[in-house]
Amino acid sequence: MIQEATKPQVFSDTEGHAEKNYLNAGHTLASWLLTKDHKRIAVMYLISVSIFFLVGSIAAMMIRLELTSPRGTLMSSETYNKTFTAHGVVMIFLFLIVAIPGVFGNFLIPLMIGARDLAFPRLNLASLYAFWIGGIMATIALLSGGVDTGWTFYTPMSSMYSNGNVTLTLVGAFIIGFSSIFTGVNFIATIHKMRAPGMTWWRMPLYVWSHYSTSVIILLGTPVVAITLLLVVVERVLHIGIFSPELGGDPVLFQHMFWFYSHPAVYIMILPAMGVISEVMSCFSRNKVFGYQMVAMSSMGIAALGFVVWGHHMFIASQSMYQGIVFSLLSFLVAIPSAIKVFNWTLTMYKGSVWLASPMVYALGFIGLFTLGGLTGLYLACVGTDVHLTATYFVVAHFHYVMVGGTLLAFLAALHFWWPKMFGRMYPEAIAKWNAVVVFIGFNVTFLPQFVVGYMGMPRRYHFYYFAPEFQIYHVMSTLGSSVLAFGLIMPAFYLTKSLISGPKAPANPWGAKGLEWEACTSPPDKHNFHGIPVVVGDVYDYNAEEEELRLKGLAPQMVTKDDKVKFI
Ligand code: HEM
Ligand SMILES: [Cu+2]
Repeated sequence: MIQEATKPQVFSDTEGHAEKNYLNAGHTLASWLLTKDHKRIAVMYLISVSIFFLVGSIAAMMIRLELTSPRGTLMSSETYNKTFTAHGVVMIFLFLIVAIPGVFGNFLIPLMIGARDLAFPRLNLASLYAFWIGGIMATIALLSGGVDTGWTFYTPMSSMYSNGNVTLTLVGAFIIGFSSIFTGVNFIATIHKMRAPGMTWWRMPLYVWSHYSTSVIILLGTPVVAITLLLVVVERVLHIGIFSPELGGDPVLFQHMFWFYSHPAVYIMILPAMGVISEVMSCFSRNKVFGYQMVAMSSMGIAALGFVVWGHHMFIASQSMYQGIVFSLLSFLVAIPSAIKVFNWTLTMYKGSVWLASPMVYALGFIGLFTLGGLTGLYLACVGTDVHLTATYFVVAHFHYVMVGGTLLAFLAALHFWWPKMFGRMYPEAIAKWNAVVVFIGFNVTFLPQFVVGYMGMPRRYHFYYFAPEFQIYHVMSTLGSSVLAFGLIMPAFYLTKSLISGPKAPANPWGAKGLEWEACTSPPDKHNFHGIPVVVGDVYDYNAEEEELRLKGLAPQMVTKDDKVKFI
């Protein structure tokens, strides 16, 4: 991608490192809290989701510790229920759904399409505040007295029997729903209206495409779940019968309405992650993304199909056999666009020149783990096998492979890839790369045994298994693995924070990547993103072999160290 208007001005002196940038464009607290700059909002999202991730992880470690003994000796059943609910609610609503869109969507979409900001900067700030308000409400509810329904809030447990904190959590989730919707509307309007001259739809980076499809899901799905959760509140507070049989309601109706959103929501969590992987794969393979249009359209295909498969969560919930068969077949279809992506990323590496930098190591981990997560989904989508596997640890392993192996690894890939751009500093690359390996190993030791123990019959949401002490070895392995994983997840907090203080200054394009955010912006970007309006004249991902030759000979961009400045071609 080449742009005419900006290049000469931007790269005038310091190879694109900017001393004056969006980070130091104002120093007061108000200049952050009232900012309309998409980049500052992204940084505030980064801090927020990191804190929520820490809270969710502490709950996870408590769950893992409890499960090392078959008798569940550390906490009562009720406390255990509250612990896994806290873990689920925080991880799903306060981390996974928000993390990549809130941080990287906000930061990158305007930069990638050559815009000055998002279409509605104030709405963007409102979205952050809605997230904060909802998040704080939910956290208070989960910590003070807790909620024991699980993140799925199944009725009539949630509407009749569980304690009063359910209401506060649901209202919190409702408000977070608005945050999601604001972001979705903003991204769609921005992508339609704010693309720079020459940035046609087929020249948009796949990361932007992935957010486009995600935003469509958000707009169609989130209102449904928001109303559903509100109806539970109405039933609890006003005793109007909607979902509870005691009041004349239908509890299965809740499951339909909940999963109508929550299955598509898994694509809200994974599509932006897939977008990240497309960018990282192509940059570190020095190759075009294989089948660019197919990858873009498979995102749209996933978004559409995602809405017609929710019944696979309800094979054992009094669904008719015919309904089960239809939902099963439709669920199998989702595997097709997912597989297209995996094939195309793999082919992107073929005949490319693969550079195993830390973002790429995370991305490779993503491909392996997401594939396992997706394939095990097929076992669950098959009615016959699901009857045996549903509500066991097999399901727990399946969704952790897609959500941790997939979304979290992509989040880490994105964090390492765009960190120099966001903060203008380099981190210790060797440590980061080996840390990615530690995360990969820790993850597998944690979750692979769960497939086995789930297949053997370990139910999810139980804190004891004295009826089957042979499960213990798998649980102990899992807990051991989770400590390795925890180490691997804490490390980046240290070395990335340290890089802010003492890391070498990053040039505009330390990876030699393509795209407006690298080629037309300083690191960190200027408050106004671009000096002038970028004009896009070439296709996206125009990596070429010639340039790669130079890199191999040491003449093209390398990692910078303190005294060795990066060289540009
Ligand atoms: C290849 C595509 C996929 C298929 C065919 C698939 C299939 C399934 C099925 C059938 C279930 C229900 C299992 C049961 O309750 O017995 C399930 C559960 C789940 N899946 Fe997937 N899945 C896929 C991808 C994903 C992705 C991409 C994510 C998240 C990013 C995800 C997250 C989840 C979650 C969170 C649950 C558990 C929900 C709960 O708490 O009950 N899945 N999946
Ligand atoms: Cu589903």
